[in-house]
Amino acid sequence: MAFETISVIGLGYIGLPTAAMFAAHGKKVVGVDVNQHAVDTINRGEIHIVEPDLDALVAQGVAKGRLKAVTTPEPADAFLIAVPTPFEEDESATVPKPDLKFIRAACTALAPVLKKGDLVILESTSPVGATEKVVEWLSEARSDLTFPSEGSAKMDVYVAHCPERVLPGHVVRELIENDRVIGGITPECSAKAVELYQSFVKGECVVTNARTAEMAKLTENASRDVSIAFANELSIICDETDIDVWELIALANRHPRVNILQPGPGVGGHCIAVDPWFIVSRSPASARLIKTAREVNDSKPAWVIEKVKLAVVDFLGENSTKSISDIKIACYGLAFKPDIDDLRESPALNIARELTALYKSSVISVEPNVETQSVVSGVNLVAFNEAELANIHVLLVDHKEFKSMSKPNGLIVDTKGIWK
Ligand code: SAJ
Repeated sequence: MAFETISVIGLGYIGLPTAAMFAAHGKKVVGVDVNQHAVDTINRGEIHIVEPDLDALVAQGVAKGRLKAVTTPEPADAFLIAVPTPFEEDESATVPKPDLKFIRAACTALAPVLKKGDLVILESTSPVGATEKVVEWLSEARSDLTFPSEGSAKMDVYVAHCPERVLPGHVVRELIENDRVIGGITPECSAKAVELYQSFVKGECVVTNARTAEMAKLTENASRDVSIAFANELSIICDETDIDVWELIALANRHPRVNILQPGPGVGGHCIAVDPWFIVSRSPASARLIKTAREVNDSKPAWVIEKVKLAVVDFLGENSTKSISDIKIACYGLAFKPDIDDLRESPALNIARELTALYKSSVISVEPNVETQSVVSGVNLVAFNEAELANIHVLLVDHKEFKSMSKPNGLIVDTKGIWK
């Protein structure tokens, strides 16, 4: 069966590009989101998120009448669920647990319009077992339909997990080029999902089962987290032993079988600092390395703040007539990684905020990708040239603007090793 109408539930960083991509490849796409503002924006042919090349794709889809957004699901041949999987709100939890409430709400919303032959795909990053939960929730809502179960070939609706794996900033290209991992509840479900994705994916659609597909996505991000934690741990060891960690890593990486990632102020964003906990919360006794890596990366911002405090002590020691109110500390970069404007879960922003709370107006921040102070609270955002006069320079993000400037005068805390 050709999938003529596709419904994408959740029009965020993954759902909207996916919806627009299907529309660009000739499908009729109905995007669904509970956010009326997002729905109205998309229906005007505009976008409510920042992602290169997405604006043109959405504008074109809407103009051609292939893409529309609504707040309540309508009948379709395939439904893709691309909603967030946040942590449960439990302040006392030592290991954060995934909360599937948005996936469940998506199932409840789409169940009434499901019909025989439809395909439901879970794209949200999910803990192992979530796709089976989708089957459970859909069958509770639609006892008139038969849902897939392992080992049975009898089903009215097909269900699969196909995790999103695209890099923010490169989503439009990676959606087409990346391989897809496709885990159906049964092989028939996988085959249907492959057929759907092949309408635009040029990478390989690799088939497995739902649980393995869930774990594959978590494994990719946990692997990166562990590698970054290794680099962050090395950076602390090197600081104690007076070794340049960046030179050390470059030397070690000349070995044909060594590939260490780069240290920094900590790990940010909404994926790598989150997904490993989905493994740890399910297997707390066994996921020891993955948990430790999370802790190592989460503790790096506090270490950076300690380095700045030591720099302040050094400066005051060398300038005995001065007090803290005479010092200027400049923080360079607030985003969670280079050359983007995304401030969410950013260790750089947290460090700048904590330093500002500690040293008040002595701390200034520069972020070339953020134009106005109004979008960021808790820091004193200033123009680039004001930072040059600071006494202590704290490099937090390796934005291109900072890489191309010469090393500033004064004491330096460089978390990315760009000012040599
Ligand atoms: N970072 C370092 N050192 C490095 C590399 C990254 O400290 O050597 C830091 C970054 O500064 C940032 C954080 O790690 O704070 C995460 O950045 P990232 O570029 O590694 O990843 P994300 O979060 O933008 O996107 C990841 C990607 N996953 C992998 O590369 C395995 C992407 O493909 C996923 O689709 C995305 O997570 C997701 O949605 O899960």
